Amino acid sequence: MADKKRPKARTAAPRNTDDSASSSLRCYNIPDYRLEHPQFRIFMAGEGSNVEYRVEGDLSAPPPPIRESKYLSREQSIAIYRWMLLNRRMEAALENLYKQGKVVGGVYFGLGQEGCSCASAYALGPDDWLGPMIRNQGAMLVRGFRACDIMRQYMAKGDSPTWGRDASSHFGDWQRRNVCAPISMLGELIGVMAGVCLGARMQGRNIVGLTYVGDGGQSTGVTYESLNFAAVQKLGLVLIVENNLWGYSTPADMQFCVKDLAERAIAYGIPGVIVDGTDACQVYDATHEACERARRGQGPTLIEAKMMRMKGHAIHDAAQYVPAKLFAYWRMRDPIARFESYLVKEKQWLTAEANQKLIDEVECELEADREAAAASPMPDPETDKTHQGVYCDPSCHEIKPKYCAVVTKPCEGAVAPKTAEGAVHLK
Ligand SMILES: Cc1ncc(C[n+]2csc(CCOP(=O)(O)OP(=O)(O)O)c2C)c(N)n1
Ligand SMILES: [Mg+2]
Repeated sequence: MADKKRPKARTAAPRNTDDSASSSLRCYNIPDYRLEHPQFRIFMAGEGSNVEYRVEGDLSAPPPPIRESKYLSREQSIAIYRWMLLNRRMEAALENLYKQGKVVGGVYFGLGQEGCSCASAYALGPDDWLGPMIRNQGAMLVRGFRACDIMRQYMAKGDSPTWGRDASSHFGDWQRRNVCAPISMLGELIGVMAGVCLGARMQGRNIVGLTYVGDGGQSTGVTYESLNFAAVQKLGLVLIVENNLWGYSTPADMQFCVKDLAERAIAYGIPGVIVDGTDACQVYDATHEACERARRGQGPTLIEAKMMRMKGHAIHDAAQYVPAKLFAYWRMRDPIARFESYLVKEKQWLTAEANQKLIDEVECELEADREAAAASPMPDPETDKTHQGVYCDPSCHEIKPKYCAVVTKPCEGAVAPKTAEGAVHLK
């Protein structure tokens, strides 16, 4: 009988078909944990003003079941489900706040990606670090930010995490929650997180630096440089490639030629894994294993999470370029509805009443947070005076290593430079 839990090994075969070379053909395994393998392609058709994207393939398949986790307990599974609910409800509230004219700037959504954000962040330990992107607001909730923090930020309130100076999710917390503020979407965080891991390594610790990049962002130069550096240094980077099929209005099929983005891991010399990004259990298991590897000092892992961006790039984008059939297909694969059915019907870990109670509690918490955020004051010149400092000097606050004192040890076999040489050079 086939073992349901065992990942299917898929072989990325080199394209060389010359038989004489077969003895030197190398094979690489990319474990693929998905329980279905969607077969369709998105392409451009039509001419002039009638150009549109069309989808071709089998879109009639029923949604796959949730793969049972090798690690998650009942309590942990319910906790992740709760975070996913909060993530979604918060974004729905943000959309309403935007429509009421209360949000300054745009709003970004992770609709359809909640399982990926929440289950991955849930795999982190207290010493680990998170580098979220704009669609990973669920990960920020898991890491300890409250929904009212995020809502205040979008409304540029005076008591928001950046005191009203930035109006989207560009904020972090390097003191308590170990969260790096997002920079650009296009791979810049990867180098920063590699640096965080390197810093911890210099203090004698192997920690995890979990971050994300999109299917679009994955092709940038900085992604390549940063991941290569992390691989060479065996840093604890865990990179989740969120393949949500779109980079702005460009479909994934028009962005790269590899079949699966996880294959790119081969070129970095690190493990690559494919998961169904709408299945919280698969995301958790793959991230957990990658984190364990990172903590053992074995280096980075690339996890490709396949899913669908269920809204436009941001609130201003109605995503009319997306074929309606594609939305319908992925709506059937909703990460929350499927996880709910898994917990209630399949595992029977939640009764219908307990599930409703949990949903009501999330609703209640969110409503209280929304009210508190809406009632928060806008920044004013008087209070803003306390946040004027952009640069600080040593008298401002003590900067000390987070984990312990920096430990340096000479590389084995390295020849120490002549002291005189160094001194002369430094002069
Ligand atoms: C350096 C830089 N260039 C351009 C942008 C604008 N930009 C933001 S998101 C994005 C596309 C991202 O697509 P993808 O990586 O697939 O992520 P997704 O939005 O699908 O999550 C672009 C071009 C940016 N944020 N930073
Ligand atoms: Mg994308």
